[in-house]
Parts: sequence; structure tokens; C-alpha cells
Amino acid sequence: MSQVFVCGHKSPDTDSIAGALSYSYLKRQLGVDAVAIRPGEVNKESQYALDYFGLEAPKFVESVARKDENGEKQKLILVDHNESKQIIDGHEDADIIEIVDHHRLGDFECDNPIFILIRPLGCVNTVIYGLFKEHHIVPSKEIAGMMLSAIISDTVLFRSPTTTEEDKKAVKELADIAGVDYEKYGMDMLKAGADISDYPAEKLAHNDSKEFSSGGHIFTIGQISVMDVEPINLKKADILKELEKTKAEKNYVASYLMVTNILTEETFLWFTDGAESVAEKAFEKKSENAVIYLPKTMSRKKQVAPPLLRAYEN
Ligand SMILES: [Mn+2]
Repeated sequence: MSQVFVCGHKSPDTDSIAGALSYSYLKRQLGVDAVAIRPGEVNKESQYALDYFGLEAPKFVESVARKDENGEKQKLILVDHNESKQIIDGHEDADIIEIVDHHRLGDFECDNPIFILIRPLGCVNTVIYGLFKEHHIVPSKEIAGMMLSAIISDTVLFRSPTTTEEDKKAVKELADIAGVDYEKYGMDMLKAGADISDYPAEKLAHNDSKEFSSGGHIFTIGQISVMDVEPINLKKADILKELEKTKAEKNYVASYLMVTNILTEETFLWFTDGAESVAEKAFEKKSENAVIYLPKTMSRKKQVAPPLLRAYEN
């Protein structure tokens, strides 16, 4: 069988980076020639985890729109996403053969029946860990470390409402394999990811940004996790200018940015010009200075994307 790429979403987060590594590792144990790839830059948090566990990042691939020497399409497995807007460039010309995810099923279409596993868990690495168990395969120390990093990242150390008992159990078991104190390590990793001090506005605006499509409109929701909102507030004007620029270039109806304080578990939702009425309708709340304050809100997937998708539907 030809080589298979395992890839997370664009603007990859720790779950997408770790998912490409862990699922390609499992596939190789099962005899598949699987290679982890990534469609974008490695963020600080993921780099911290990779360095800590001594692993190389998945290989950067800009586009999968190419045929191999036999004229065959590139085989591709998607982890941690399924919406077409979030898939690596060139995927229309690739052969997607599997999806392992923990997000809503979006607009995915395919020609042939394929393996799809979507479970409502806090992290795709928890789903993947279930597949390791199903096959009676134990991940290496390093892979276990990346998997627990991903679960800690996606669930913000079990603070996010997306966290399930299965996520917690997986972290505890993986921590035993990796030999780490997951609470201490997890806090250090989140801290490394939340350090935005040297990021320019351009990077902050697009860091972890995801495209969504609803009612014929395309909009983006980005998220920045911090432990203190002051430093990012100082860059607000520049970040919004940057968001306005991409919005115009890409014809988005709006761009949103969740500034989430992971210590106080609250989100300040920023948005571009003209999005005020939709945002206020979605969250049934008045905005102040182009910000909607959302207490007890940490999850884009569960708490912010659904009301916005509904608001644009109508
Ligand atoms: Mn994820």
C-alpha cells in the first residue's frame, strides 16, 4: 500500500500535532506506511511538548494536490477535523481514506465508503487512545507524552466543559506510561503556550483561527489562551486591524477572536466591524467596545461556534 499522510487541521494546535504523530504511530504498528504531516506552523505550546518529550514535529506539507510516481492520488487520513475549510490545501485532489475526530460532522463528502470515527470527547487523542486499546497496542513513552499534552491542551487541564471522564482517565494512564506528573507538567505546558509576549499582532490575529461556513457565509473564529488579558488588550487595535485586512482579502462575513483567560475561565469575544448585531443576537448579550464578555466560557466548539453558526443560518 502506498504511503498515507496523517494530518490535523490548518493552524494546527497541540491536539492536531499530537494526533498526527500518535495516529500515524498506531497505523505503523498495524503495518501501514503512515507519515505524520502538518499543514502549518507549530505553536509554542506544541513545541514545548515536542521538546519535553524529545520528538520531531510532523513534516510540513503545503499541499497534497499531487500524484505519486504511479499516478496515484495522495492517501490522506484526517485527525481532529473534518470541515473542508480546515483541511490541508489540495485535499480536493487527494484520497481521504479515514477521519478520526471529536468535532461535529460538517460538510464532508466522499466518493467511497470510508472509516469515520467521531466521538464526543474532549480531545481526539482520547479517541485515538481508545483505538490503541482496541488493538492492544501501548504507545511509546514519547507518544504517550504527546497524547496527554493534547488532552491537557484541549480540555485546558480538565477545566473546559468539553472534558469527559474518559479524557481524565486517559491522561492518568498516559502519564503513567510517559512517567510525568501531569498536573505540574500540564500547567507548565499551558503557561508556555499562553506566553504571547513576543508575538506580533499579525500572528496573534491568525493563531489558531478556524473557518466556518453557515447560511452561505464564511467567518472565522480564532482563540488565544492567556493567563492575563492585559498584554493582549494592549495589542487589540493592531490585532483587529489585521483581522479586518484578512476579512476583506478572503471575503469573510466576519472574524471573531476569543481571548480566553484559562485561570478565570472567561472569554472576551472580539469581532470585526459590522458583526455586532449578529454577535449580540447569537449570545443574547450587548457588546461593549466591540467585545462580548462571556463568563464561564472556554470552548470554541461547544460554547462559541454553535450560537454563531445558528445566527448566520437565518
Ligand atoms: Mn482537538
